[in-house]
Amino acid sequence: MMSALGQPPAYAPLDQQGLLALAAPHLPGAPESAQEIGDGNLNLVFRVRGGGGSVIVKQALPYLRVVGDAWPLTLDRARIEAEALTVHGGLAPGRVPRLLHHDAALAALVLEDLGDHEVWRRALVAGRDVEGVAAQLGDYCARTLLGTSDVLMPPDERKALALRFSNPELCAITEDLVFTSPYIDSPSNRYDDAAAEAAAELRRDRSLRRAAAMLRFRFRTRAEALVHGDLHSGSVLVAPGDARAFDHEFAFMGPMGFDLGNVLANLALARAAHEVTGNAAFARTIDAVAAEFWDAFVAGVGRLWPPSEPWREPFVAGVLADAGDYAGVEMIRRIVGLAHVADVDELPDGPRLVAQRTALACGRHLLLGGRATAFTDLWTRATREEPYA
Ligand code: SR1
Ligand code: MG
Repeated sequence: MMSALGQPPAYAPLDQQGLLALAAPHLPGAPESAQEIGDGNLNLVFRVRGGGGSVIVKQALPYLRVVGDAWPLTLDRARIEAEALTVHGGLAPGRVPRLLHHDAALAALVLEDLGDHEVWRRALVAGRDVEGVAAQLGDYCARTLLGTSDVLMPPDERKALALRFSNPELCAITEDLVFTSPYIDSPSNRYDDAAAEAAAELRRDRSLRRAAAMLRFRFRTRAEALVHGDLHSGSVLVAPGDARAFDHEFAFMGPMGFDLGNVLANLALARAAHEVTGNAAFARTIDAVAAEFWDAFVAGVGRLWPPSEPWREPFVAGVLADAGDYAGVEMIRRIVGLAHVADVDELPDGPRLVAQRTALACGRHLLLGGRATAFTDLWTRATREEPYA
């Protein structure tokens, strides 16, 4: 039975006692302390320690944390996250945190604590290259995207999978914040006063609005694979030689290029931030990281899908072109939409404005410069401010 607000009857935000009880069976000894560590937009995240070990407890709130109860949000996202972690973890072993427990009534997950890892975005902001993680993430994308698509998954299984991953409320957030609001005068948009004219220019650009609207239609209708759905550098934990994708609550059957484009867009934003602060060496490192990511995706596809398959090459070309388009909208929304990125936001005023203009120009170039034909074409447009036809 569900309450009027659509919550299972036992649901309540976890207090200290509830957190310790939930974590206890997964700790090596009696639970001792719980500390909130989350700074995300949606959920509560805690580290619970006990017996010399620790686990992470993540609980969904019945509303969007960053906005408050004015924006109610389904608790079903905890189920989606748990099930997507299981599916992706099965296809790409070791590339996601281990799910120890899912409590459906509390909309809570108990997860392996990767306390020795850091969020990839923080490493990129600090100018630290973490060895091997881009290649692992590219391989993760190949395994999870191909593995949940009609390329590799038997059609009946894939159709059954699609039934479990209808995720309308989280998809609506993306449809709104990524494809719609940045192109209209939406109250959710946020940007610096100094970027206001650039934001207004975007809204006046009919070609750009049309491109974003067409892309939103593709996002809504191309149920190609079980995508992560929010695969930016803040959704990846890294340590040398170990990348783990996390935060799978936006997972749904969507276009493969969305995950790939999000990774590339966020690398391009990190690159722009380093370039404007004179760190050309790390900007070049990010060029190599992006290529490593893409090459590993293509190599993964090659391993999973026999070369005798004549459709493989055009398939990869189509995914690349899609990734370029999705990278374009991601770059734009991270500058003028609701959710920004630390890479750019943490810059001092002057360089920040330059990085913002670069990101907007590159996003436009990706969206309006024709479909990307090769990785170098995509990456050049994502990173070099050049005029487009
Ligand atoms: C209000 S939610 C804003 C953003 O946070 C998530 O990580 C997604 O990127 C979403 O668009
Ligand atoms: Mg997230």
